[in-house]
Amino acid sequence: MNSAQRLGHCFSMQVSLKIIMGCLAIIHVTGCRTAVKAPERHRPNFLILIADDQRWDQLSCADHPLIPELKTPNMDRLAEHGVYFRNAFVTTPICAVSRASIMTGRYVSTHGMNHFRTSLTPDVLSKTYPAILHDNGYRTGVLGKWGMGTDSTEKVFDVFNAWATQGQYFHDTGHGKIHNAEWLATEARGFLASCSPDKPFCLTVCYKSPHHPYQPDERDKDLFDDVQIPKRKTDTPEAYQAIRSDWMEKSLNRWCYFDERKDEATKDTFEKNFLRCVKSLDRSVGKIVQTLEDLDLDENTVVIYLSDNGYLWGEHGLGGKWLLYDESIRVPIIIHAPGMPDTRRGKRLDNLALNIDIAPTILELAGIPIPPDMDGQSLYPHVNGQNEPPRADFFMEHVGVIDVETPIPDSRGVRSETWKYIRYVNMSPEVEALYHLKDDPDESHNLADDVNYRDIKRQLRDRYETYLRTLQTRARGRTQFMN
Ligand SMILES: [Ca+2]
Repeated sequence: MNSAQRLGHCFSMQVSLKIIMGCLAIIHVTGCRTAVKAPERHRPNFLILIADDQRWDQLSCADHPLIPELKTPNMDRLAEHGVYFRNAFVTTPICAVSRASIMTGRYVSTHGMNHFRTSLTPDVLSKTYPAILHDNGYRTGVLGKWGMGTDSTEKVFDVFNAWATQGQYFHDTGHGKIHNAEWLATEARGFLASCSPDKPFCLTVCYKSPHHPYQPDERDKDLFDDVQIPKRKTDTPEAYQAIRSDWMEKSLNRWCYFDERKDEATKDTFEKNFLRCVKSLDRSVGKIVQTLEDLDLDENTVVIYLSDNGYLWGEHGLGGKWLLYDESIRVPIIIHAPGMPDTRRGKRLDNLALNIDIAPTILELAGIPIPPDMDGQSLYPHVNGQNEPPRADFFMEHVGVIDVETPIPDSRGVRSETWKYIRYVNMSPEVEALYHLKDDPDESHNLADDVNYRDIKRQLRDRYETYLRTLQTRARGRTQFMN
């Protein structure tokens, strides 16, 4: 466990400094956490399913589904047989960068890839979970929207049927066009059917759905026709004005907001096609899981389902992702591990779970030591019901994409279960936001200038600086820190 993680275990915004110091003292004594031993059995296979832009509330097993009419029985079934992390987040809410964090177990500051225009370096790629599994005798494959460059991928993947660009929703098979979600299910079956029983595998499937341009499968194009989707609670001029930033007015988030809401018909089509793509995605998930059962692979295959980021559906007068509001960073994470106790199946867990936790979780389940340069923590103790202390907070960041006509405000922040602190770092002067998430889950009341919360803000600022320094130190000499 690295220093940021150690501090993360102990920090709580509501405890006194004395308790914090006591906690740090305990950490000093106990040192690094010993890796939990994976269950004694054959090495498990892995199937990782990554949605593109699916929010945490766009599946029907969510605590508060976005609309009740959206049914995702296949995602729900995974949650029913595995565990569902209801407080799951990405550390950088943008497609390829978050996927790089999923693959590497690192914050963007330390994996060094902050945009589609950059790639994972061969060195960083060689330390991703597929590379490490490959080095340990796994057959590895990746399908779909990869987005992290193609240099040296042949050294990591036995099957690389993926691309570095956004890709298309429809694939020409020579016998007509099929939807990307369906194509991925077919390609996944091909990979799984060609695996040998003597060699474990790891297959990562990267969906296009439900990302822009929101083109659903023909079978789903009439879904929700009669549904009235209500406007989001914080989609109001007052909520937008509360941000108090001229900078936001020219942002890509504001541009997306208006582009997706030119008129009622545009808004209706955008929202319904988005959800129709989720339905296409759910069908594909069901088909791939069914393939595991058909091939008798389900008994020894870990299935992990997650999304790479969320999406603002007009909340705060904004669209798109990139910002650090919960609508943008909160995602579903479901883990189904064959070796987990039956008493854990169907559990809904409250601990903070992150995209950077996926790689260490996979390695722990495979019985492979977790490299010290991974920033995330294995979620397996939570899956398995072991008494693992939950993480107290995490760092969030999206910086470095401002040299465009509609820039994305650079922001970093810290989120705990109770508090969120955001700093917009390329505004002059820098703008701060502070939200009490327990009292204000919609992030409507910025308390940054409220004198009653001065101490809390100071603690969060300190925490922010600690994370920043730690990540800068860890990045030094390895990758270029994202200023
Ligand atoms: Ca995405």
